[in-house]
Amino acid sequence: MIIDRLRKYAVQKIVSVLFALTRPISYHKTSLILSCMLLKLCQLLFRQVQHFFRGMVFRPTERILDDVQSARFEKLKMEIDTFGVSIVSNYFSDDRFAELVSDFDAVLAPCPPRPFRGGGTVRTTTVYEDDPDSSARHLYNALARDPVLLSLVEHIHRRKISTLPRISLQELVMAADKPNIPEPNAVLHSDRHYHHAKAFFYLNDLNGSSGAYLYAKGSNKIGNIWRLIHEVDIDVRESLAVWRRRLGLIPGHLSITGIEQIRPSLLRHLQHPIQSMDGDRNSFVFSDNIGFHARGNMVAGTIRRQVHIHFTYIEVSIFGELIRRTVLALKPALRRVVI
Ligand SMILES: O=C(O)CCC(=O)C(=O)O
Ligand SMILES: [Fe+2]
Repeated sequence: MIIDRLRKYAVQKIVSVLFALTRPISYHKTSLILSCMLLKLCQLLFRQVQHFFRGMVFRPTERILDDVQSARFEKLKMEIDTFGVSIVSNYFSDDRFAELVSDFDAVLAPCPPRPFRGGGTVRTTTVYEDDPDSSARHLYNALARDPVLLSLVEHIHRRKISTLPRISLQELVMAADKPNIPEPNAVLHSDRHYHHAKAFFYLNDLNGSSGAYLYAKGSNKIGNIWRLIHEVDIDVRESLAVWRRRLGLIPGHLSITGIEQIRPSLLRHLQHPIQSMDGDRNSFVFSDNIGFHARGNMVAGTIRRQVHIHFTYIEVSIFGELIRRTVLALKPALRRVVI
């Protein structure tokens, strides 16, 4: 009996460790001892050195870009390196964009609206490269295989993309009578302590009151003292928050809906201009999410229609990649779990 339980426990542990390896390493380790030993600074240093060396050996995949695309790519590279974010309006031709809108509507049509944490409702679904539905595949091919996007992602990560991303479609509706309750993604945050790309394609016109992406320009540069203080500070607070929860204590005053906020005094010292990436429909926002960002405020009655493309998964370790590929080869149906 005890042996059985032990065996079951061991199997569960092994599976969860293997599974964790297929995920990109998380931001906070949430171990108070390691946080106080400044583990975060070591991790940051390691990642910066890794990024530097990757930059030395990285050879981008050769993609055929026309003149417009080449000019776009050069401008995007420059802006991403300098500010961490960039937006291109009128990304596709009007006809192509109209097709993408009808694909988006067709793919979301069967998805029921669900309550959204920040108030209102959300309809959302995820599409992979081999989706059986033709609208989904058409939308996927236009966005996730876009050569400028993929080249830029390789530039941000300083490595080649070996697996194509998933894309998520999202329609957020802030009901007219719903209060705008704080929600984690609407709080300024960084996703990871290493450079990684995300892209947001706008299907409707978005601004600072209808949920346009918000980014603290220049916060992709992390080698300054205030940012390093912030990294240690937030790491310790995240670890403390775990203990607070365990002990049934109230969250710290800088905690909003379960995530730790950037200390306002440090944000002031950092002096990053916080910009709402306002854009008309058919705009593509590219972001290095090591920088501080958030979903912009959505006032009652506004709608946000976007496609999100995530590339964090590129940063799994070599073991993780091996496990992921083995799982996918043996059981393709498990892809939703391992990408
Ligand atoms: O929904 C948004 O605009 C931002 C979400 C976010 O924080 C993220 O995708 O990392
Ligand atoms: Fe985020």
